[in-house]
Amino acid sequence: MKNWTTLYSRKYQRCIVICVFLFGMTAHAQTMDEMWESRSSGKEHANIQWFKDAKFGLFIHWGLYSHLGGEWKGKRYYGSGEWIMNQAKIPVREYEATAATFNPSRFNADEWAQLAKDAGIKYVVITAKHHEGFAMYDSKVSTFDIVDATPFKQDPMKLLADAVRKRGMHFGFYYSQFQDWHNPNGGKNTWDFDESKKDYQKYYRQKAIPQLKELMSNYGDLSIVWFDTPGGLSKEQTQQFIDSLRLLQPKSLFSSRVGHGLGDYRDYGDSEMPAMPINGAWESIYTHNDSWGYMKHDMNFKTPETIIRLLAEAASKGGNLMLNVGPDGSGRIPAYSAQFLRETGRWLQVNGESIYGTTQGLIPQQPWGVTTSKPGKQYLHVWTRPRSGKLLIPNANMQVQKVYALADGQPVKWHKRGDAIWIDLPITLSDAKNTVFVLEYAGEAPTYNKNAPITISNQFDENEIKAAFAKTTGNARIESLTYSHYYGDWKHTNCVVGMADREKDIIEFDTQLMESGNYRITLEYACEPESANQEGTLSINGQNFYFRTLHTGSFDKKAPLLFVRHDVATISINKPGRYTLDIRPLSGKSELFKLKAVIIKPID
Ligand code: FHN
Repeated sequence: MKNWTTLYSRKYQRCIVICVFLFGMTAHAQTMDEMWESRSSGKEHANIQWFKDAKFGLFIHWGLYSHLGGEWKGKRYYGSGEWIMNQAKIPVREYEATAATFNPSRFNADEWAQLAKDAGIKYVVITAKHHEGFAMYDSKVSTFDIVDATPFKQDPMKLLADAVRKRGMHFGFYYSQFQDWHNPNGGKNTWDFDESKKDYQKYYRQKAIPQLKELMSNYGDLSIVWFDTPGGLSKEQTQQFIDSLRLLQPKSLFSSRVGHGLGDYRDYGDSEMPAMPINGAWESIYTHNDSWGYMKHDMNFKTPETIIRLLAEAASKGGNLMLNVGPDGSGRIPAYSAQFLRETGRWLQVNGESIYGTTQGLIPQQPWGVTTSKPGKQYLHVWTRPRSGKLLIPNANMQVQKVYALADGQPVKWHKRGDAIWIDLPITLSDAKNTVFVLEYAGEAPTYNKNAPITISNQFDENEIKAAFAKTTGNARIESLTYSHYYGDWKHTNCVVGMADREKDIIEFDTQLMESGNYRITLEYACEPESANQEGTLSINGQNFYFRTLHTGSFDKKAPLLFVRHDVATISINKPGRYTLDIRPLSGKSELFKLKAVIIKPID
């Protein structure tokens, strides 16, 4: 079947008529597949550099769900607030009726944009239409929108786009291109509509594409179009979908959640941070509390320290952090979000040079923190001061010229011993959240050694060895586990899984112990009922330690993945050096556990 779609360039000077067969057609432009696969070999989107340099974005989830705030008919729901219609199985007619009292009179585009600016944000992405199907802009495709269906009667998207751009930040829209619980042919409303009778192609033709056309024609240059939860299209159809939309906004970056491995940059899962540095353009996205949409009773807001360290960690691995806020039904951004974003901005005013425009750090994460890079510089993001005040940079094959505090330029003493650099830190760190020191070096930049041993030192209260650094054999493997505590509040953690066979499924951690002494070993893991009470061994320096796994709960969509920190041994090591710590199952019945980390704490 041929489906002609007429797309107008937003200047209305050119009518671009393209033939969009949603049933497979060979695209003429370079396909997104080639762009996506080749992105790390330099053939990235022509506009990608601003994104790579930006490092810090603001995600805004604001919709009709914000008006409900996680409550329905007197009941509080937990999880992600924007999913309340789905979680409470609210019939479309009842949900529609809530729009009559949705009047965000406190909304002030300039206030929101100024907050983003003050926070050091470089790009803002807001939900134009989430899964609920409600358009937060003046849509001519559907009257289920903020202008036609509410007493507010204004288009907040236009106001916000102008306010954000006026302050020199990039602006983009989030659009849920497949899930639409209001539309009989949209994805995932199984309580009002029979999923088996849905015509997704019809949904794309009649709602998703026309609305995306409106958004991409009427709101100026969109720096990003952030697609989400793809479905209903084959890879080839998705390619056509992208190619046709790109004609309207050729400079816009499409997120990878357009689907099928396509998109101009990679979005990780919700609250997911890659374990290692990643090439190419990518973004980690986190909620500020535990919900994307506003939840009256979700007060679990991440502190400025957590935000700043998340940002530094993403940058240290070569990527961006987009942090989310969920404004309420009156148009206000939660007070803690505003307060903590401003505090983050104050930190960036002093230390932004160590974040914006940087590339991945050249030193793997250390017990004291992470590093980011600029030519001839390593920025040392020191989160935890070693007790002695002497900061170790291992395997530092650099011709160090000078080291100084970024905040005030105060030089600090350093000396080289072997291929390590030792830095004498001031008695107190100027900013407990993250104090940045700059190490300037001459000559070649050292290569990142992903096989460098993991530093263990008694200078820190604890040394965390993350599962992702395990060398695995047999069926043991590292997986990013997806789980939620309540409903839709997705989280991700890298774990070693699949260890059952005592001979084959072994994991090893290559460590560099800096000081002899007594240490306590703790295993952090999740353990399902069938794995509980199984024996495992932990060996280091020829000493074997036995443990038996504790039951932490079943891991499935209905029950959260819960972890335990299980103290399993006290060990004594009489000389510093390189040690392999290995863990293996003994019982061999089923998977030993899902190991998240090994924590080593000095006792002396
Ligand atoms: O289902 C959505 C969810 O509501 C939220 O918008 C997140 C943001 O990344 N995306 C989907 C879940 O991954």
